[in-house]
Parts: sequence; structure tokens; C-alpha cells
Amino acid sequence: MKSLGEFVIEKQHEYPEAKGSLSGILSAIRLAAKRLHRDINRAGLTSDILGEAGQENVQGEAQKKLDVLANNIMKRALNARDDIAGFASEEEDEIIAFDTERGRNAKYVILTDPLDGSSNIDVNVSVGTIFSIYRRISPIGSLVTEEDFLQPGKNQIAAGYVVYGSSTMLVYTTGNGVNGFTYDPSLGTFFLSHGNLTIPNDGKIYSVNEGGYQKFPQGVKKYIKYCQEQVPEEGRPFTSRYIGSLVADFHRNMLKGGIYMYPQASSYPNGKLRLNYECNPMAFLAEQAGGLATDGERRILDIVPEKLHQRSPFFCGSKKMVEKVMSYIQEEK
Ligand code: P6P
Repeated sequence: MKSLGEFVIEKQHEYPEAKGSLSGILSAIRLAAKRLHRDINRAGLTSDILGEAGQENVQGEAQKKLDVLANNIMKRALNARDDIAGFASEEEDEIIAFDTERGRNAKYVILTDPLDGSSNIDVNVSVGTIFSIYRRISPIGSLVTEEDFLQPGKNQIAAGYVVYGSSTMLVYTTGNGVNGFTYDPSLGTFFLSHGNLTIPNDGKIYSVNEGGYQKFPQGVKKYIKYCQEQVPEEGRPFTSRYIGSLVADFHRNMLKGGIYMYPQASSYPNGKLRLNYECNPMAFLAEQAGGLATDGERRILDIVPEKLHQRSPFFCGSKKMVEKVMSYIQEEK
């Protein structure tokens, strides 16, 4: 059984220019994931981490205590390394420049959704941590600026997630395929359990909050009806599975084949998911695993962000399923 640490060192040759730094960053994320695993798994036992934090994030959404805790765990773990110059998070209104000698001289920035799906935490349903890493474009030696965080997703040098489910797994890519590691709490170690993950080219599972059906664009409505049609020879109707945690739905679709959709709707005219720290990292992983990720028309990784917390419609998973919904959307143009 190969540990995550051994795997990262073994693969350093694949990113020679980021040799030690990327390993250092992944090591910080690994540590944060272990702490979050512990805190999430005992959440029900201590009243100080369940429930609302009594404040809102920049999206105007009520923050859970565990959102705030997860954000601080990630921020501290990364600030402790020499490799990260700045940090952006769903839970932080603005970017955070690490204003230290090593922060100013570090080459990379990270964006994260520290605890995705946190509304599920109080009811013991899977949640996740999502991260996205870029090389800074501002000069080394200076403080990072917002432009370092507004790069198109195709510039990512690494991305991944931790899914806190029936087991805790860390799944990441550095642009050379996707690998999954399962956490063994008794040893405090992540072990390679899903090497070279690939998304089946087609699938029979669709993930969408069908409660929003009436407000979806016509093309998306037509695709959902396509999924539900009785065509046994084509394996339809498909199965509907929606956990309410992007990371958990994405992870299942990656292993089994499927599509995750969060379309634009009147309550979310630009979709609900955030481009920079939800859509982009998941799109990088999806493409690296042979899948596809679009906003219904454009490749997610080609979108040039304008705002740190901007949202995007999101269609991601098995290539043929994403292409199918795009064809329905195109027909309605
Ligand atoms: P809804 C969690 O807040 C999240 O960002 C994703 O993890 C999840 O798929 C989606 O929103 C759930 O949103 O509107 O269906 O509850």
C-alpha cells in the first residue's frame, strides 16, 4: 500500500518546476484533511462545532460553525508552509496575501471551498473540501493581488477534493491523471486506493436538484425528460441521485459514470456554484479523468473569471452525457 506522501515524492518528476513546493502544499492539505476528518466525525459529540456560526459569508449565506473552523484549519495549514503566497476561500470576502518574507517569495496561490455541502453536516451526510492551485502571475517578492486568483481554470497546476463520506478520500490531479487515496484513521495515513481514475465515457446517473425544474432553461428541461423516458434498450430511464454535496455527487459519477448539473435558474441567474473554487477544480479533475465540464455552452476551464466569487452554471461528468445536454441547450438557442 503506497502512502500519499510516497506517491507525491515519486511523482515529483512530473512537475519539475514545482518540485518541492507542490509536495509541500499537498502535505499541508493532507494535514488539514486529517484534522477535518477528526472534527467532522465527532461533530455530533461536541456542541461547539455543529449549527450556525451566527454570521454570513460574502454570498449572504449563513455560515455553519464548521465552515468557519474548516476555513481556519485550511488557512493555518497553508500559511505554515513556505510554498503559498496567498489564499482565497468561499468563507473569505477578499483574497488573503500571506504578508511574510516566505509568503511574498512563494510561487503559488490556492483557492478553496473548505467545507462544501456544509448544510449536510448537521444531518450526517457526506461533505467535502475542494482546492485549486495556480502559479502566481504577480512578481515574486511582492504581495499577491486579486489577478493571481482570477486566472482561467486551464492555468491550474493542481486541483483536488477531500470527500468525508463512509470513508475519507483525497482525490487530486497535477495534470497527469487523477489518483485517489483512502484515509486509514488507525494509522493516520492516506493510502493509494484508486490509481489513475477515469470517468466512464457514458453513464446512467443524473444528479440535479429537480425541485428547480420549473425554473431551468428549456434545453435542460428537455434533457431531464430525456433521462426519464422509458427506452429500456438504451437503459432509460436513468437513475436520479442527488446528495446535495457537489464533491459526493461528483465522486460517485466519476467512479460509476454520470452527470452533475447545476443550471442557471431564476433563483440563481448565473448558477449557484462558484467558478473559481468549485467549478474550476472539479472541471480540471473531470477532464483529467476523461470527462467534460461546461457551463452549458463553454468549456469551464476556458472561462476568464472577472470576480473572485462569481458563479457559473455547471454541467460535469461523463463526456457523452454532458455533450447530450449541451445539444439540447444548443437546440433552444
Ligand atoms: P441546492 C453546497 O452548498 C453546494 O454548493 C454543492 O455542494 C451542492 O451540490 C449544491 O450546493 C446544493 O445546492 O440548491 O441543490 O441545495
